[in-house]
Amino acid sequence: MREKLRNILDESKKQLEKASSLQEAEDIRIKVLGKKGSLTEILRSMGSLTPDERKELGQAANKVRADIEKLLAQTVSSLKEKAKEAKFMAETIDVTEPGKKHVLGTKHPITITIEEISKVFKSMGFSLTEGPEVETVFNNFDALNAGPYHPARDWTDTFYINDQVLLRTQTSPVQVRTLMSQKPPIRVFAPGRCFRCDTPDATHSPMFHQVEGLVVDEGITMADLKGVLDSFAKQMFGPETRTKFRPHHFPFTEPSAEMDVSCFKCGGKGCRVCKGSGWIEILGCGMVHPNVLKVGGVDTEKYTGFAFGMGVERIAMLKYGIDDIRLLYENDMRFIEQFK
Ligand code: 2NM
Repeated sequence: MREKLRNILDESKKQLEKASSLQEAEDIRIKVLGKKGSLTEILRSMGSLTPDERKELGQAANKVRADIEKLLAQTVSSLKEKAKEAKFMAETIDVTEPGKKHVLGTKHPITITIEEISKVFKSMGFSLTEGPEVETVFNNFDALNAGPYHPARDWTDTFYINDQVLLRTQTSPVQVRTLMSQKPPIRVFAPGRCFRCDTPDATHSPMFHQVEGLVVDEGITMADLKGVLDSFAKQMFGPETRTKFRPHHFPFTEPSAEMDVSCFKCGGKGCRVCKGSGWIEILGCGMVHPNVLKVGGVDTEKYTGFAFGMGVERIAMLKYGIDDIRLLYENDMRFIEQFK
């Protein structure tokens, strides 16, 4: 029996030294000290001994038990320490590692073009104004002298929210708001998104951008309109740029015109960009119709005004040689990154 006790102690010591996890240490404890453990069995079998033998062996067995418990406690605490260290090591941050690179964004060509147009009009004393994209039918059509049966009002051409509210089809309702809230002299321009029910193709998009402008003051004439827009063309497309005005029709202006600029690519000789004509259509304009001024409460005996509007996509496409409007909305990085 003494021999057995000695073996149990030696064996336990050997196994605990090899134990590499808390679970293994616990398994060893159960195998030796558990209800069916090897040491427990020995203690149980001592019933057949004489009282003297029992006393002596009992003391020896208790000593072995105490030794094993002490060893177990040491093993458990050293395993716990090791586990903690391993956890710390795994959580270590290498502060010498290079940081993650963030790709620097670029401005969208539409943004660049709006900023360029804005810079020119600001330099001529115009103030930037903005208004809601969801507008009233009144501000978008009625106030702009569009008759009750004007084709642009058709639900196949305009996105209606209900019969009084729509997505603006142009930025002119911003000018209407300006006329109703400000007194002349007025010099504003309004860049922004517009919406029309169009099937997308190379030159159409149901969402697009416009910049419109409005000047109202005493003694404003067509000469002011031509001077301002000719100066805009020269600043936007180069100082050699020439302009010409062709008669046109808009419900909100009378007289109305479209302005062409001499082709900035070929200088007017005729090329692919201007389709051989030497001229490129850039914007619409005219003297603000008295009906529009009256809606804004402007005294039409005292004041006159001119207004203009241009498509931002069209200008961006001409300037950057983009042949399909849809490229502007796909956000393909290979396209977007070209505009830095
Ligand atoms: C255009 C062409 C001509 C225009 C008119 C007005 C307003 F509100 F003052 F009457 N704003 N914008 C206008 C005039 C817009 O776009 C092709």
